[in-house]
Amino acid sequence: MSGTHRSVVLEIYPGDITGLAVDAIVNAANERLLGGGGVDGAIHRAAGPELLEECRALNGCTTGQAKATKGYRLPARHVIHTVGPVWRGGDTGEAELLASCYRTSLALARDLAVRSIAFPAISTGVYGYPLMAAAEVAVTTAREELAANAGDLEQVLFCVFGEEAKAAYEAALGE
Ligand code: AR6
Repeated sequence: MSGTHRSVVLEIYPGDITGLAVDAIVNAANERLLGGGGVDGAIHRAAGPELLEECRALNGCTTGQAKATKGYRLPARHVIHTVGPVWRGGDTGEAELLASCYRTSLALARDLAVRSIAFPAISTGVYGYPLMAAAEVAVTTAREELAANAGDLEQVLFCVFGEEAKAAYEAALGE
């Protein structure tokens, strides 16, 4: 790579992240990395039991960090598992931890030479992070990180479930 600036496309994708044929999808996991509900459950169901097997060997993941596995039966080649913060009102470092999820996931994507990646709205389901604030963190952090070092990335999709999430990301992207 020449190091010259290439612009990365940031887009909203409404629908199920498990069907996306991108190089990597991000999972909103928990610290045990052994599956769960929400998008985590959907990803494990679609990927098949080999995903859980590989996850067991990872020994969990700290909040704000990320670890990668293969995608198995998913159309995506890689799954990047990150652990978002539980929303506790906003004064316990939630924004910084959520930003760290996006930064560490994008850094892993760079290491894996990923060209396209899709993120769910991390922490905005069971973990209770308000959608507008979470979308703002997602978009701002992704833009900063990609401006600093995009690697091979060409496309970042924000996968949204439902109208409220779609509106929040449209606002954050300035659409
Ligand atoms: N595709 C895209 N987005 C989805 C999908 C899907 N198939 N399913 C749900 N969402 P959540 P969290 C959206 O609860 O808040 C799990 O049990 C959903 O509408 O999946 O980070 C883990 O194991 C919401 O906007 O993740 C953890 O224990 C977003 O994905 C815990 O939940 C995130 O909702 C993590 O909680």
